[in-house]
Amino acid sequence: MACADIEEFTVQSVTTQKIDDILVVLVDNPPVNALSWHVRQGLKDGFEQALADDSVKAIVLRCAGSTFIAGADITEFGKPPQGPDFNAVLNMIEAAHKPVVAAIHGTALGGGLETALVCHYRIAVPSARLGVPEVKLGLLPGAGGTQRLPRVVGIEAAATMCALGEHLPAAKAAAIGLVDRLAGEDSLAEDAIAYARELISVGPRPTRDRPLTGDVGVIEQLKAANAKKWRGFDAPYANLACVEAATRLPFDEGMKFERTEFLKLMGGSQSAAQRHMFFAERQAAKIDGLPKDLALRNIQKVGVIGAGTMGGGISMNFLSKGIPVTIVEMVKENLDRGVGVIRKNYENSAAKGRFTTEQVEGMMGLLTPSLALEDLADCDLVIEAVYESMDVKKEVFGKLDSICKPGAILASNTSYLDVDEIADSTSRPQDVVGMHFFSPANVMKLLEVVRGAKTADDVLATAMAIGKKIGKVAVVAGVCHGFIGNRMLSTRQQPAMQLLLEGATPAQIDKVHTDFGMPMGPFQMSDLAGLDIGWHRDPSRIETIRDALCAAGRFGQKNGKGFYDYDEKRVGTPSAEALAIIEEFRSTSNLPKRDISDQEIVERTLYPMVNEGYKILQEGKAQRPSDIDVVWIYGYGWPIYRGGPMFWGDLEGAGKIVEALERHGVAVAESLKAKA
Ligand code: 3H9
Repeated sequence: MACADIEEFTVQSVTTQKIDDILVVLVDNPPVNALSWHVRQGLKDGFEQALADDSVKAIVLRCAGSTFIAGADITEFGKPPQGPDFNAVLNMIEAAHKPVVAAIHGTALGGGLETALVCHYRIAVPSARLGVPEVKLGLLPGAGGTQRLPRVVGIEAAATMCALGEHLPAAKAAAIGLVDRLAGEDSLAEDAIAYARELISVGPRPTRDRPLTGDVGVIEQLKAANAKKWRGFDAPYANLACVEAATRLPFDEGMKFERTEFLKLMGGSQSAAQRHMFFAERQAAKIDGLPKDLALRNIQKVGVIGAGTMGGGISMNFLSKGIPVTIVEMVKENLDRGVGVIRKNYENSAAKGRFTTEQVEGMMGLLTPSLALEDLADCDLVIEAVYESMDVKKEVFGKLDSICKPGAILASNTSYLDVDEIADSTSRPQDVVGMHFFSPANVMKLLEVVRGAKTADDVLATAMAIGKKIGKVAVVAGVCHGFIGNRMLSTRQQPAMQLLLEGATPAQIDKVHTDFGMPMGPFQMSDLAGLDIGWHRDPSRIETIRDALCAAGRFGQKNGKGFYDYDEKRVGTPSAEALAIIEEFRSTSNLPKRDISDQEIVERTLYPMVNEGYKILQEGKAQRPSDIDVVWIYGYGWPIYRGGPMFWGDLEGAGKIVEALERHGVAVAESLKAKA
């Protein structure tokens, strides 16, 4: 980069303004004031100017736009370093011989909070949020965050903040000493200058010199409390190791320890995967070929058809965001039960402190139970969540066509069926779209928005936008059997079943998947869903292992026995009876029983998913590989530290995957072959 370019950037991204004896250093690097190399350069220049000018008695660091510095520039990671070293800039600010005040609005995150931590004092507006979310990117605050934070907020709060990565509201930050003063919501600039002026007589307060307080025992407590959540992750443990180091090493030694741990994480595949997902999630919201400013349809009132588990969960998403819902069932008893479950779910959350009783009543007050589809006439969006049968869906959509107002969006929650066929049962296929929620629908973050051949652009964009509004990560999928997620799932389930016939056990196959980081394996998932789903209900007709298990009354978790036996807490253990049933069925298949390696299980159950992902892309049923990763991470619990099946497939290597798939007789996607 030529010198002139550097100057141009620094002029744009960091400016200074002298107000009497205070120098304000202003960062302006939209959208989030990330610490790109030119911002670091601008900070260096700005502080050098402030330190050299004797008429400047104190310094305020503030940001333009909607936020304080939201962190290092993640797009620079993995690229050759450019501009001044971040730690050197921070050390210079901390060593300033005049007081430095960070004036915080929006978010001060990661490297942004680390910058605020080298400032001697912090003032924030009440709406600001502060945190070190690096752990969510598979990293740790590697610019002194793990060493300075404990010196400001104590070991307990610092360990918790680093390991969990949560953002603290300003008031909470003030309560633990992270924020020294709260500013007026609209007067940060003036309040910060006034505060800096007060501090001239107090002088600087370098964080590195502050004494460390608190109990290091919190570190083991955090590990114990989060053992399940952190299974497989490196970063939470590295964060805690650094905070622990801060408690026993002098500051500079602690910094070295932090650096080593940071570089280990930065060079590893987990952080690469988690950073990939940060951008993948944001990318998923973008619809190729549609203008960003496309006018959306106005969604004020939502209708949901079906008050079962799915319909109830879907309704809760909207109620929780203050959007009124009319929920329709055919039978009063089912309607009452469904509404009762919604209330119970909210009351359970209230008991855990997530809502107040008034909020629960407020949300329930937005719910209108009904037994008549006609009551959906004034809804702007109707989501059908009835029995998964094309005939039933067509009948429902036919009725909706005659009931709903013009312009209403008619959505199906189908998980497999042809949305185009459903749309053609109406006179307005342009208003029909798939909105496939994942169970439990009020919890799971994924929403597949299925674009039919005739779905209007504004209908698709509105469905994506409403998904975001209710807190989902929405992904566009094309019409095909099972869309993105379930289509890939079937390529895992089918060979898993075949492996049983060849001699593997459900526990062995599931363990390969849970060791990989999945929340459950193929058979645990089948037991959860219910083995009798789609069963022909004729115990004398035994064509598959599932038929054999169902014929023996083993329906899965719901009746305490499936591939596994379950106790009253639904904890599963390998079942001798199920194994005997599988063995009996297996013996009729004439396949020789053999030892199956864990590697073969990976090759036959995980590689086909990658392959199917390539086929989905080839057919244009997903917009981009990272969308597929989003589907698997937010819909099925694929471990985020492996970055989704497509990212993981790249790490494994296309050549290795193609070779294994061909060896196992699987038809390989042309685009995957081309990559090998
Ligand atoms: C770090 O600091 C390491 C240090 O310890 C240093 C060690 C040496 N960089 O989310 P949004 C983009 S690690 C680059 O939609 P919101 C984002 O991709 C960092 N780009 O907005 C998007 O681009 P596009 C620690 C970034 O209002 C646009 O900005 N910090 C960064 O919903 C808008 O983002 C974090 O982990 C970045 N750091 O939420 C904070 N951040 O429009 C990460 C955002 O092209 N950021 N972009 O899609 C966030 O959590 C949210 O972006 C934030 C705003 C809450 C700030």
